Formats: sequence, C-alpha cells, structure tokens
Amino acid sequence: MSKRKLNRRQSWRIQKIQEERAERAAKKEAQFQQELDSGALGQEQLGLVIAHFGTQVEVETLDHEGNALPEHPTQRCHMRANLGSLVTGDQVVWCDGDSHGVIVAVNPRNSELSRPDPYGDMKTVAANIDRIVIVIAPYPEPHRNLMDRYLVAAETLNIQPIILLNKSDRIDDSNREELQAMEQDYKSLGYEWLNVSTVTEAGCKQLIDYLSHYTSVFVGQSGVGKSSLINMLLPEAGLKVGALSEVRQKGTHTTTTAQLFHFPHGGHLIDSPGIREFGLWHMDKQDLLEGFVEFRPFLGHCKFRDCAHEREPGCAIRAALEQGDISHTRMGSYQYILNTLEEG
Ligand SMILES: Nc1nc2c(ncn2[C@@H]2O[C@H](COP(=O)(O)OP(=O)(O)OP(=O)(O)O)[C@@H](O)[C@H]2O)c(=O)[nH]1
Ligand SMILES: [Mg+2]
Ligand SMILES: [Zn+2]
Repeated sequence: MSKRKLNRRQSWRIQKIQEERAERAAKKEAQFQQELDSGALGQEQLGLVIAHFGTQVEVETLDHEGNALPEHPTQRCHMRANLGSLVTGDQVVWCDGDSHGVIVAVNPRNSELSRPDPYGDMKTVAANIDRIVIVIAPYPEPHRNLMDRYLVAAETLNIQPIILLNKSDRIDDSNREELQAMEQDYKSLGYEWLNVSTVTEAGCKQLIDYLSHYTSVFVGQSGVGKSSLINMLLPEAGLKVGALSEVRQKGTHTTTTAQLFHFPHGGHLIDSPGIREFGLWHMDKQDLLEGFVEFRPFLGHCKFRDCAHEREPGCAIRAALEQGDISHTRMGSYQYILNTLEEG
C-alpha cells in the first residue's frame, strides 16, 4: 500500500511550509546558542519530558538518581535542532531560563513505542516505558486485529502487555459471550487480562497492583476510556474525557498529546491519543511472525527456508494451524497485518 498521494499544488505548499519552518528553526537555534554562550541560562540539569506540544516540551526536574522533584515547577523547553524529535518519557539534560528552558541533550532510550500517523509515517509516542496497557471496551467494539498489532509491538519491544477490558459495567447479554471468548483466547496465549470499570471501580485495585513501580503507557482506540482510567487512578490528573458519538458509538479523539503522570504507588502513567486508523503499520515481516508468540515454536521448521506459510508443502505453521496449535483467528490476523505492511 502506498502513502497518500499529493497533487502538485499540495506538494508545493508543503515544500514552502517546510522551508519556512527550517528558517525559523535556524533562527531559534542561533538564539539558543547565544543564550547558552552568554550564560543567560542556568546550569545543566537532568529532566523528564512529561508532555509534548508542537515544537516545545514540558520538562520536570530530576535529581541525580533520576527521581522527580515535585517541589520544582515544570518548565516549557525548546529543543536544540540536532536532537531529533523528543517524546514523553524521554530523559534529557536541560538549562533553565527566565521564560523558557533549552534542552541540550537527550539520554539514550531503553524503549520507544511507535504508531502510524494518518499519513502512514511511524511516529514515536512515548519512550522508556516498561508496560503497555492495551485498553479495549464493549463500546467502541474491540478489533482483534488492532489488539494483535499492539501485542506484536509489545513482543517486538520485549515489553509486557496487559489487555484491559474497560467499561465492564457495559457487559450484557448482547456482548458477554464474544468478550468472554476473547478473554479465553488471549489468556490461553499467556496474556494478562483485566476487567475494569471506571464507573463502578471494579478491578481498580488489581490495576494498581499491576502498574505500581512501572512506567506504563495506555493505548487503544479512541473512546475506550484511557483518560478516564488515569483519572480514576489519579483524580488530580483531571484529564479531559469525551463522550462517544451517538450513532456509531465511536470515540471522538479527545486526547491529542501523550502526557505523563506520577503514580503515588511508584512509577508513571502515560495517557496517549486514541489511534485514528490502522491501515498501515511499518514492521519487519520476521518481527511480525515472531510477534505472534504461539508461532515461535514452529518458526524455522518449514521445509523451505523462504516459506511464505501459504500453500507450500511441509509448512510447519500450516501444520500447527491444522493441529489447532495456532487458531484461525490469529492466523487471519497475521495475514491481515501482513497485507498492510509496506512492500520493500
Ligand atoms: N460506562 C462506562 N463508560 C466509561 C467508562 N470509562 C470511560 N467511560 C466513558 O467513555 C467515554 C470515553 O472516555 P475517554 O476517557 O475520553 O476515552 P479515551 O480512550 O481517553 O479516548 P481518546 O482520548 O479519544 O483516545 C467517556 O464518555 C467516558 O465517560 C466505564 O468504565 N464505563
Ligand atoms: Mg483520552
Ligand atoms: Zn511455512
């Protein structure tokens, strides 16, 4: 599948915007250099990016061991041009100033979660995370395919995922069977599954136990209740939540930027914007295969080394499918995702 095509006028406009942006960035860069050279900014200190707003990030002061210093106010910071794009969760070195700070360096990330933007480009959402909370709900209806994508992403990053079924208060006779079947399927693959409701607070305690001392990012479709869950766990977060659209029972993209909050039980929670579409997801084919945990024992056992696991004789994956060791649903999901990978 190719990226969205632009007409000549659009390409020209984009080029012009990019040129203007580059010019502004160069001017800013010269200004920061001058501020740093003249000593107008304070000493270098360690910081944590807690939110990202366009060309600026919100930074919190950390002590030498990387612990937050809540008594210090957060500061909006500009970034030096050579740093690439910074995201929520990044640890940085920054210098404080009167009206703004400047980020001068970024520490290497130990993990980063990416997702496609509406143009099919992968964008990093959050860095230095060690738990991925895949949030689903009876409404908007869950897509196994999207859950599998997030599970593959978690497996590739070697980060432990949990599937959180929120809005358990909305389970009724019309959806119970399907949701229970889903729970069974994912649990039998070894994944953790938790039913929670921000209305009744069912499952709240188990969720706290699961998240304590980790840095967790909440991901999933718009409207499943990611921000509501963070508000339940941390009432002072005061995140905006948005009702589902009346007719289609879909989310309305309320959260627009990833934001990090400290968990009083130790660790951090990161809210993220619901995903808009999931047609494209850049991924290596081998990573995709290995991201389906139950495929792993069979990989490398096909008769042909370049087996595509379609109709080849001696295909170990197909044999496992026939044996019932791999489910048709997951195989279908794998093939669906495979078809959306960019060629080449
Ligand atoms: N019945 C019920 N409704 C809930 C629950 N949790 C959240 N909601 C509602 O679901 C809607 C969406 O909640 P949000 O927290 O904004 O969802 P989100 O996942 O953050 O959505 P985006 O920011 O758009 O990605 C709101 O109307 C919430 O009140 C729950 O446990 N039960
Ligand atoms: Mg939200
Ligand atoms: Zn095969």
